[in-house]
Amino acid sequence: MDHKIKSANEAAEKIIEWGVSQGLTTCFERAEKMKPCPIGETGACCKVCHMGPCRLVGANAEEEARGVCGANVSTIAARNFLRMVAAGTAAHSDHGRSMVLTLLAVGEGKTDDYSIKDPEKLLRMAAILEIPVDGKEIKEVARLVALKLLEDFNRIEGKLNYARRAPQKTRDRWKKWGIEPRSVDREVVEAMHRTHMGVDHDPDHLLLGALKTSLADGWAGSMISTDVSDVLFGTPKPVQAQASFGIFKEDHVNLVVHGHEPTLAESIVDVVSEPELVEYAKSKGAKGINLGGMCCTANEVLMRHGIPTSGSFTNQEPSIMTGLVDAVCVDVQCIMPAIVELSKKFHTKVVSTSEKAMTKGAVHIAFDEHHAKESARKIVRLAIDNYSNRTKNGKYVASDKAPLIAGFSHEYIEYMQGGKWRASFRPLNDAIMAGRIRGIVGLVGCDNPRLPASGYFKTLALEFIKQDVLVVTTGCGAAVYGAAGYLTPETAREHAGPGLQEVCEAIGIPPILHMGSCVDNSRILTVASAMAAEGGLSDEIGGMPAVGIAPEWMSEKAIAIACYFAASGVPVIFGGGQSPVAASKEVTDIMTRVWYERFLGCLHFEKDPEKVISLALEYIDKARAALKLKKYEPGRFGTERVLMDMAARRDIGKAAKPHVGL
Ligand code: SF4
Ligand code: MSK
Repeated sequence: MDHKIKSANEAAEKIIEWGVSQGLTTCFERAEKMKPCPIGETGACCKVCHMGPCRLVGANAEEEARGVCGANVSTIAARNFLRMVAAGTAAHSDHGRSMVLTLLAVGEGKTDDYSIKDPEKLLRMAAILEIPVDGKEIKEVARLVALKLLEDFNRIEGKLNYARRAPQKTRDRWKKWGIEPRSVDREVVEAMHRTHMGVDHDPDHLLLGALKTSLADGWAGSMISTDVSDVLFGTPKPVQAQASFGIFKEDHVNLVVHGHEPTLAESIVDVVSEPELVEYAKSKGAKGINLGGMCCTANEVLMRHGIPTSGSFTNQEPSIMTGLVDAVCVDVQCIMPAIVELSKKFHTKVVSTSEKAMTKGAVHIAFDEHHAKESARKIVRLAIDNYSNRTKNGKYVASDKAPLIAGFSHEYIEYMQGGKWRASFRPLNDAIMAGRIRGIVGLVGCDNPRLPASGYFKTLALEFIKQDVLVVTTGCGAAVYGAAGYLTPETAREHAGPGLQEVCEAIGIPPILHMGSCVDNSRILTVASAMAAEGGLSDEIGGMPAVGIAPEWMSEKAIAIACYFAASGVPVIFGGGQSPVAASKEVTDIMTRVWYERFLGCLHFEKDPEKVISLALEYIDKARAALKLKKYEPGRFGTERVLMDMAARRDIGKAAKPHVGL
């Protein structure tokens, strides 16, 4: 891969280079200038008390170096790691709690701006939570479900309600190793306590604490967030949309929703086509209002409504540099403070909306879920009012966009394998057992300006699908694949191995399935649980031919996700830069070898993308062998692939679809 490029997204690269010619800086130039601290980067710096910061360096640091209190490198690295998990868990789970409070407001009749869009899913949740529903109004069910879900955030003793969704054997492992979480708040608070100066010093014990805390994220905070969002806004099913900077329209008001929680973005989707607002936009000389998304808020409204996305985390500054964005409306997480300064060089207004998240220089319009549409209309009007301030300043290419298909929820993946009456995971399990699909890889998480951003994502996906590995994606990875044009059924024909290609063509799906935002990684957990229940593969999540990869991760949320997958039984590989625990061989050994022995899941940090691929395939093939499945043989299924001209491609459309197991 060419390390001189800043972004492997060609459109982004053009905009970034234009910015450099204009004297503008983005995260890419800042990443070049701001080298990571080599001590903190490896986990060897402790700043949890004011006798420090203590930096444990030197030739024999692992054996000999000690902080002022006597802490060694392993304690410090494990403690830093647990703090990352606690922060990531807090972020996802605070998002999840907001969703539950919105559901409660609907149930209690305190807002008319939201309703129950998927009552069937609400009833399924009530059944999981063992809430009797007979004779109850749907709003009352919503109220009872919301109150029950809140217990998973603040229970003092006991276990997560939602943990019962995991296979029994997976839960038995949690029990055996003492990592069954009680609730989100209890685990996050305990993690902060354990990592305070002078408390928990045993690296293995600290790392079990990391797994326990992360499980509260995966099986409560994030999973609840996904489910409640589906109930309130609709469970996704495939939708067509577009991605990359060309989604902006020169003759429309362009409003972008950026951040994570879907509540406000959904209200903006609701109001943006109201005749009064459209007329107002026209009165200002625009042809209409064009709504787009960025980062995970984009994924939320893309999955449910086909709202286009301008892309991933590293696309936020280039989006503003198109000169076409009239307003960016932000809530929480992954919003670079730099966009406020940058927006001043253009006409763009940055609007903050959360009482938790302010940036100096942004316009603040407080969002209140009890009067959601009122806030949404204010924001749309602000964008319209700003349209006339547009200048010619900016770098925009209208053709920079790609078509995509998103919307692969757990429910739809089940439905697509048999329709309404015979929906199941049997065909997917059968395809894996037969070796048509070698295994499944989740390619998820952030993109990173310290790498050729989005480049590792692209390289890995193409290699995996070529080797008949089905790819599922969420978060910024999904936006990367959307902008690259990979989220289409044609990608199977052009790049997938013959077995995977057959399966994708039989159903008409892409070989890379967009499953949603960062919190929607929980959809992958429930799919894996359903596959275990279906039979024929492993009877727990551990032991499945499946691997999770975050090739370009950067956020603490990503670390929390890695841990809940590892604790649930999935080998996880993080790519990109340095391991945050590289300073301690002991900690690295616990996360890789020891966790795998206990949970069949683990966490590797591996910089070299070639090694990421070979390690992932090794885990997949090892799981296949342990399950006594047919050995994967490349090219065993399908016909030999030939390069096709346009006429041949047209003929494919006319040909009968092959009948295969999925
Ligand atoms: Fe240094 Fe120990 Fe304080 Fe950490 S807790 S800063 S290692 S004295
Ligand atoms: S937005 S956490 S950069 S995936 Fe969810 Fe993207 Fe990573 Fe934020």
